[in-house]
Amino acid sequence: PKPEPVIVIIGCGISGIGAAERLYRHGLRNVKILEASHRPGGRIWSTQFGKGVVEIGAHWIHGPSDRNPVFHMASQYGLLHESALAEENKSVEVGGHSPFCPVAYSSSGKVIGVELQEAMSVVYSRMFNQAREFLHVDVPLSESVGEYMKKEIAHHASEWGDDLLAKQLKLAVLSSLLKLECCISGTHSMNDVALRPFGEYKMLPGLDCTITGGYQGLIECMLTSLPKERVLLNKSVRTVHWNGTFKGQHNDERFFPVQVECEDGDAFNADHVIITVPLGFLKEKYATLLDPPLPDRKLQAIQKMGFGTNNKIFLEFETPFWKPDCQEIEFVWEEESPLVDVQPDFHNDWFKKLPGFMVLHPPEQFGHVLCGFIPGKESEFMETLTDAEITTSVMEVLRRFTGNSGLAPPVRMLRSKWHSQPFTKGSYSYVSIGCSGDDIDIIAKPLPENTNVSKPLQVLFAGEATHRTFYSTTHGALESGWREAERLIHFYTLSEPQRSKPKL
Ligand code: 6YU
Repeated sequence: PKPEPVIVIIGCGISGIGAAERLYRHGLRNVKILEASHRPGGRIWSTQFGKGVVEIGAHWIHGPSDRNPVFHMASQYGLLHESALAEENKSVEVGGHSPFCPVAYSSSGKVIGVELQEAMSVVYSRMFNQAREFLHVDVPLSESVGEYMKKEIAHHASEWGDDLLAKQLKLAVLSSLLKLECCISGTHSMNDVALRPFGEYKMLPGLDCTITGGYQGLIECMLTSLPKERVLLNKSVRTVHWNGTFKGQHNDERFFPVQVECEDGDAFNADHVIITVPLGFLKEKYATLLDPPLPDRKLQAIQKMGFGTNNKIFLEFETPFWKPDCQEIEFVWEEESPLVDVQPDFHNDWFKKLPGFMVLHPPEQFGHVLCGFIPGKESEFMETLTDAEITTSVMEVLRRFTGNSGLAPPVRMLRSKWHSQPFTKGSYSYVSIGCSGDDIDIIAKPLPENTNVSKPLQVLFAGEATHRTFYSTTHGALESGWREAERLIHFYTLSEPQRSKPKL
């Protein structure tokens, strides 16, 4: 009988595990996952913080409804709170933004009225929805979401009357909302995000929910369907040699088209390799990761596509200084305006990029914990600072904005460092100016690109950045892993049934 095809998966994030699990279940059982770090999960990473478990990476299931495979899986494994499973929850349309009205403070320590906030939130949502309507409009790919929004804001502002102070405050509120958008899109500035493809990212219905006990629980459940020895941790891949003839060893003396060389000197021969490493890693290591190198078109797409940083800062307080029903605290820097470009001073002003904090609920589960998101280059600069430096700056902001100079420091702080993570180099992907969804498809295309060869599908690509409509999410990552697994399953069952007959 023909030997089973050998498949190596690089990366043990949700896309890699999803691919392995599906291949294994469909009878392609000679599968191995090589993971560079000491833990599975990749950008899904939950950890103990104070009283509870917090998420260093992925936070919510975005759009938890029937079409979302992560939601489906998490509910099957019993990982969701019953409120997340309620039909009303599944049908809420939030349009990608938090449904809560935050308590917004200005830099002079005043609370901003709910009316003003709501009015600006309406203006903002309208602009955001309009920015998603350009998919089939002939605008240059160089045009950005940021520039478009700036024009719209200028237009609105021209109708706001003569009260300059009131006008400035409205612009400052919008500036804060744009920072939040940078967190969501994982970018330094919305000027880096392409306008035309912005509407191609699909938002699913459902009120975003979290996974009780941590997102990592999902990874652990998924891994139970694979034998333990199929996952090798601390196995960093250096180079994937493809289009070769590598002789097998021991009882398998076939010739393989691919050899995966690891940093520790180990080598694994394979018929197929699925690369699931983050786009940030690909951007940095493309020159050594593939031999022969990537075709030009693919390389250009990898270089052009966006991969930004979004970090989190967790603060635990002995006693809360916010009201029990407060969901979010927002910072509005009064002098800021989206209509004025300022040269950022990362060193002195990095914390100005922090749009605010959300309160982790319920306190019985988490303690009194705030979680802030900070995007962009300021976030990358923050990674170079010590915990103490960050706490000092953030507490200065909190004291100034709440007008409470006596706020006690937190008992604990924790922050992520996604840009410095050597196997991630950032947080998640976005479609940057000059790019379109076609670039995502180009990155996702298997090698060799010519399918009319004796050894097709040698190198396949999965991972969040390869999903045209769900990029930057866990469900996009999972579906991309399934997509590449299906490609191989299809190949072995339909194209060449005589080649091997895995049990389906
Ligand atoms: C989501 C959310 N969320 C916050 C933050 C982050 C992310 N995401 P992996 O990286 O997991 O796995 C690859 C593995 O490869 C990894 O383990 C490496 O160690 C390994 N590797 C690398 N090099 C290797 C080598 N050489 N050898 C061997 N192994 C190697 N997603 O659904 N909900 O709330 C968030 C968030 C701070 C960092 C997120 C969220 C993104 C997901 O975490 C991410 O997509 C997947 O986990 C990736 O899985 P993977 O398998 O592909 O890679 C309109 C419009 C706008 C569009 N955007 C809006 C969407 C909003 C996205 N929101 C995200 C927000 C948060 C807060």
